[in-house]
Amino acid sequence: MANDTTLKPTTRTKPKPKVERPKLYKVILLNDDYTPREFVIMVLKAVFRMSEETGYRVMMTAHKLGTSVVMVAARDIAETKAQEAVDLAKAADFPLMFTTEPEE
Ligand code: TYC
Repeated sequence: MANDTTLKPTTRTKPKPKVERPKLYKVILLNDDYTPREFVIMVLKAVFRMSEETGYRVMMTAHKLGTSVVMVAARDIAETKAQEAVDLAKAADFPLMFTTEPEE
């Protein structure tokens, strides 16, 4: 005789969400020894629409700690903004770098 407890379906306590929330990505500013502080602030204002004061704070955070989070956005927006910022730096011959990484 079959043991009917083996046929009991497993139950989920938490239903699987039907729509996944898209991951958000951080744009990260990296410090370097060559790019002038004023140029970093100019890029933050031009590409990320920051005020002078916010740009100064974000620049100084990277300058002192090595990195600073500039914005959090959907992957395509984060990557496009980071690329625009790196392109401005390249055009001016500065080694300024921005990277992107997924949030936790
Ligand atoms: N460290 C640079 C200097 O002393 C300034 C700087 C700050 C560069 C932040 C990059 O992400 C940066 N001129």
